[in-house]
Amino acid sequence: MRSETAVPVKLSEYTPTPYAIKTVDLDFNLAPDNTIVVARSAIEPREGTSAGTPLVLNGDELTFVSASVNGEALGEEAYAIGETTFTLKTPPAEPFTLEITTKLSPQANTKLMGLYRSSGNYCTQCEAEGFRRITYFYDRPDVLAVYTTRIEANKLDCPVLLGNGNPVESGDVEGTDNHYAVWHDPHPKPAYLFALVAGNLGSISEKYTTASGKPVDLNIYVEHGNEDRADWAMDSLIRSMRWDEKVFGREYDLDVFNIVAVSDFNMGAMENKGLNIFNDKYILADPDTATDADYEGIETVVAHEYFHNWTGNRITCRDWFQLCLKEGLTVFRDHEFSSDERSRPVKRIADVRVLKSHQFPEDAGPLAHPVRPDVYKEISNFYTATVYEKGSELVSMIKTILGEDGFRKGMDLYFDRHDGDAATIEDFIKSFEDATGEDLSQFALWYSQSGTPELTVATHYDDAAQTFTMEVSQKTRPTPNQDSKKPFVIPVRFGLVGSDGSDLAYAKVEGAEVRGNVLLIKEDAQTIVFHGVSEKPVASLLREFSAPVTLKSDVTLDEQLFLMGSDSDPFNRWQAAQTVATHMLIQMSEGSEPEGTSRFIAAIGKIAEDDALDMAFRALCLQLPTEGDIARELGSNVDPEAIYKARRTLRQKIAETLFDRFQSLYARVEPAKPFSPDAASAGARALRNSLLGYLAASGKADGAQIARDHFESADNMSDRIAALNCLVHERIDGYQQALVAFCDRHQKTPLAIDKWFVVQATDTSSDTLERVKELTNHPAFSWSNPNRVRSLVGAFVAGNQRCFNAADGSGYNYLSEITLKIDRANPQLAARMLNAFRSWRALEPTRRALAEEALRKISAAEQPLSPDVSDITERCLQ
Ligand code: B3K
Ligand code: ZN
Repeated sequence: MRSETAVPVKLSEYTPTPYAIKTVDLDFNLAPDNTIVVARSAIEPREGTSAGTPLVLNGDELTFVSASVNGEALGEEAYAIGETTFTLKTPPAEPFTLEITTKLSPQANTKLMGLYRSSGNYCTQCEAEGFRRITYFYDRPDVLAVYTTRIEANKLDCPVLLGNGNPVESGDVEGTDNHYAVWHDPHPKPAYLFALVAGNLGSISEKYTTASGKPVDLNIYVEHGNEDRADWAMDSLIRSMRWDEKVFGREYDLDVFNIVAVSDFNMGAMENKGLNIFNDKYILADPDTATDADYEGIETVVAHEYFHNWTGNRITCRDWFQLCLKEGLTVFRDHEFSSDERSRPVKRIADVRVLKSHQFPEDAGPLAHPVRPDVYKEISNFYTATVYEKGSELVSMIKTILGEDGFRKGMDLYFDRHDGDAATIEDFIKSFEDATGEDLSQFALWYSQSGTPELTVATHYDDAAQTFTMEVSQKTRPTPNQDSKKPFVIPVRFGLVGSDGSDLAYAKVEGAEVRGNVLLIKEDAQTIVFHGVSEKPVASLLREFSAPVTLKSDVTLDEQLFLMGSDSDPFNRWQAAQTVATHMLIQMSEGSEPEGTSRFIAAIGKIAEDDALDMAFRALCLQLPTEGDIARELGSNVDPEAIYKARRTLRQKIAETLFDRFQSLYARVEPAKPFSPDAASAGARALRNSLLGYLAASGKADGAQIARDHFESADNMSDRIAALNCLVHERIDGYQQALVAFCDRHQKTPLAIDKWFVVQATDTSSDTLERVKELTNHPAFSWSNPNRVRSLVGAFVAGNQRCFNAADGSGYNYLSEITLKIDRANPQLAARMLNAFRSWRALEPTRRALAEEALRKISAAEQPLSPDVSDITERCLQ
C-alpha cells in the first residue's frame, strides 16, 4: 500500500484544546475556481494554558493566502503551514483576533466534503472533518463558537444565499454584479454544523408556530422545476416539529428553518444548524417517480435531521468517539416518530430487518467495533450501522429497562443538564441514573463491547410442580481487539403462551428480576423458574425484539408454527415465520429435504388471507428471509449459490402451492384511489406487490400475464417498479420492452432512473456483471454522482449476493477495480462500496481465497490510497 499509514486516534488520549474560539466571522466571496474565505476568530487561552503555547489549527487541501493577529499582518516567521495544519507559533497571552484568508476551488472539489458544487450551485458538507477544507480551524466537535457568515456571489448565478441561523442583512454590492447576505447563528456550535448554500433554486414555504407561540418560517429549496415534489417533505417537517414538542417537550429555536436538496451528496442528509442540506432522494417525491418506501424514507430522514436540532446540535458530542450520543439517540427518536405516525409493529419489523441485515453482519466480521469505538483511523468510516442502528437499540433498551416514565425523566434531565454542552456517553447514562436511581454500570458495557450476544434458552415444564424452568446463557464471540467479554444486561420481553394463544399467568419468578413483562438477564448463565404455571407454555421471547441479540431456543417447529399463528405479539409472529423459513432454507442449501414445508406454506397462506391483520404486516410475513439472512445464520463456510438456489426453490414451491389463493387475494386487494402515501394505502400496495412477486415466480402463464398487466396499468412508482422487477428477474416475455418503456418514461428524472439501474444490477442472471459494466456507459450514469454509483454498482455488490459472489471471483475483482477508480475522486464513496467485503471471512474456502486476493489487489495498488479505503482494506485483512 503506497498511502501513508494514518496515526490512530484514541479515546483514552482526549484532551481539550489549549485555546477556545468564542466567535467566528466568515466572509465568503464565491467563484467556481477562486473562492476567497476570510475567517476572523475571537480566540482566548483556556484556563491553565501557559503563555505562548502554539495554536495549531486543522487544514486540508487549502491554499493559504494571508493571516493577521489583532489586525497586524503576520510575517512568515510567526506561523507555519503544514500539510494539515496552520500553527501560530506564539499567540498573545490575552484574548485576540486571528484573521486567516484562504482560497478554494469548489468546482474541483470531487470529494463532496467542504465547499463544493452540485448542478452549478454551491453547497457544503462539514461533518465530520470538512470545515478544515474551508479554512484553518479547530475542526473538532468540542470547540463551540457563535458564527456570523457573510456570503457574496454573482446575483444572476446565485440569487439564493443561505447560511446558518437567522438572516440579518442583504443587499447589492455596489459597482459589481454581486449581492450579499449576512446570517447570524446565536447558538454556539461546532464547526461540523456550519453550512452555506448559494445558487439558483426554487422553493416552497410554510409558516409554523411553536407550542409557545414563536413563529418560524419554513422553506425547502430545490432545483427549479422540482418545487411540487417537495410537499411531502414539508408535511413531514411540520409533523416532526409538532411531535418533538409533544413527545420530548422540545421546541425549535430560530426564526427560520431551511432545507436545501442537492443532487450530489455522499449520504442521506446533514443536520447543519437551521440549514439542513439533503440528498434530493430524501426530499423529492411524487406518485409517478417515488415509491412508498421513498415516501417513508423522506418522512424518516426529514424527522431525523430535524430531531438533531436537540440531540446533536443543542447538545453535541465531545469528540467523535461519542458519535452514537447523537446518532443512536436520533435514530431512536426518528423510529419512535415513524412508529407513532404509522403502524408500530410494522415499523419495528422493518427496523429489525435493517438491523439484522446491516449491523449483525458488521458485528460478526472484521469491521466490528463497539457502539462507542475507542480508536479510529478515519472517522468517516464510523458512520456505521453499529453506531446508528445498534446505537438506537441501546437507547430503546434503556427505555425498556426504565419504563416510559423513567425514560422521559432521564431525557428531561439530560436536556436540562447538558444544553449547550459537548457531552459524552457517560453524561447521557448518568442522566438516567440520577433521574431514576437505577445503576446502569453493567448496562454501559453495551457501549464498549462489540459483537452480538448469543442468548441460548432451554426450557422444561414440570407438570406436577406447575413450574416452567428456563436455563438461560449468553455468549459473545471474540471481535477485533476484544477476545473475552463480560456478560451484558439483556432485557427480554416475554410471554408464556398457553394453548389458547393467550399469555398464561404465573405466581412468582425465581432466578431473575422481572419488570412487567421484561426479564432482566445479567449473568453468563442463570436458571429462571416460573411458579404456578397451569399448563405447558410456549415461551415467546424477545418480543418486540427487546434486545439486539441472537436467540437460540428449544422451541420446536410445531411450537414456532403455533406462535406464527397465535402469538399476541405481532413482532414474534413475524419472527416465528422467519425462524421456520430460515431453518428450512439452511437445510435445503445443504441438500436435505426440510421438515414441515407444507405446514409452513399453509401457515403463510393463512396469514396472507387474514383480513383482521394489517396489510403491511401480511406483506412482511410473505417475505422469505433474504440470502444475506441465511448467510448470516450459517456464519461460516457460506456458499451463496447454494443459498440462492434453496431460496428460489422454496419461493417457487410457495408460488405453485398457493397460486389460486394468491391470485384471488391479489384481485381482492384494492389500494384506495387516488394515490395517497399514507400507511394504510402503502400497506395495500405492499401486500398486492408481494402477491404479485409469487404469481410471477410461479412459472405459470397466468402469473406472467398478471405481471405484464400490472406494469401496463401501474399509476404509481411502487406498482410500476414492483412489476418491472418481476418481469426482469423472472425473465417474463416482454421484459426488454418494459425496460425500454420505463427508461423512456423517466429519462428526465435521475432518481427514477436509479431504480431502473437497481432492477438490472440485482438481476441474478449470469451476464449481470457485463450488463452493469455496459450500463456505466449509459448517458444517465455518472461516476461522480453518489446516487448513480450506489444504484448501479452499489446495488450489484451489496444487493446481488449470487452474482457478486460468482464462483470465478469476477464480482470481487470488479469491486476492487471500481474501488480504486472511485477512490481517486471520492474516498468516502469508495470506502462505502468496499464494505461489501465485510463478510468475506465467512465464505466457503474457494470464494474466501478469491475475495482475499481482490482485497490484496487494493492494498498492493500502485495508486496512493485514501485513508478511507486503506483503513477498510487493512481492517478487512487483519
Ligand atoms: N450527521 C450526518 C452524517 C454525516 C456523515 C459524515 N460522513 C447525517 C445524519 O446522521 O443525520
Ligand atoms: Zn444523524
